[in-house]
Amino acid sequence: MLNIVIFGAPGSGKGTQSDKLIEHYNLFHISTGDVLRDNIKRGTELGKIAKGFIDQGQLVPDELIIDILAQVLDENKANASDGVIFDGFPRTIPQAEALEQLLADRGTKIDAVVGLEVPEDELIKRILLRGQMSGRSDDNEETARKRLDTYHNQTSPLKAYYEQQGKYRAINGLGSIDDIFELIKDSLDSL
Ligand code: B4P
Repeated sequence: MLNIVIFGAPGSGKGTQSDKLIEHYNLFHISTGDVLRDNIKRGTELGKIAKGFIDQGQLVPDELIIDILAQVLDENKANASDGVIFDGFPRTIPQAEALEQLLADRGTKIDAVVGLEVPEDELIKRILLRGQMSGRSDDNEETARKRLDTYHNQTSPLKAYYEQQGKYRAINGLGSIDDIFELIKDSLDSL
């Protein structure tokens, strides 16, 4: 089993590198951002609540997102894989604590946290570039800057949290997608 958290600011390449990691290590992908966007698209009650937060560049409340994660884990789709990649979760210390408990209840744990480190001007550039094509309501400059503030205030403390556990692996997220993937693989293969 290989359970990985892919961690980083908005636009750091979490989704992009997750796609490659899933294939290479036969992992089951859980992206809380994708789950929320799917709910928004389908007009569910959860989607209606989530949209208000996402459009403001804020995080969806912990209780909601932890429930969603528990549901996705219990759908058992992960059973056919060799582990799970958590993309965009956890984003707060309470989410990290809940994840630890959820995994412990299932007899497993997080093995490594891959932290994609990218300078802020590059993050904004990537988000705006994607916004030209994605139609994502949060890929505009005003919301992107709010998302970065939210990241600094609520999510970045997780780096120290996982460093203390000896699980954090810093990866330079600037460069070509393939070169970054090689760095991640080198780091995980030494596990
Ligand atoms: P997410 O979908 O997780 O969005 P994100 O953090 O902004 O990451 P994103 O997917 O945009 O970035 P990536 O790094 O892949 O969350 C959206 C919202 O949902 C959040 O703001 C929040 O409101 C809510 N939410 C989600 N999870 C939550 C949780 N756990 N708790 C509470 N709320 C939650 O972007 C990469 C971009 O850069 C792509 O366009 C890609 O093409 C490009 N790129 C990638 N690698 C590159 C490279 N090496 N060079 C150049 N460009 C590159």
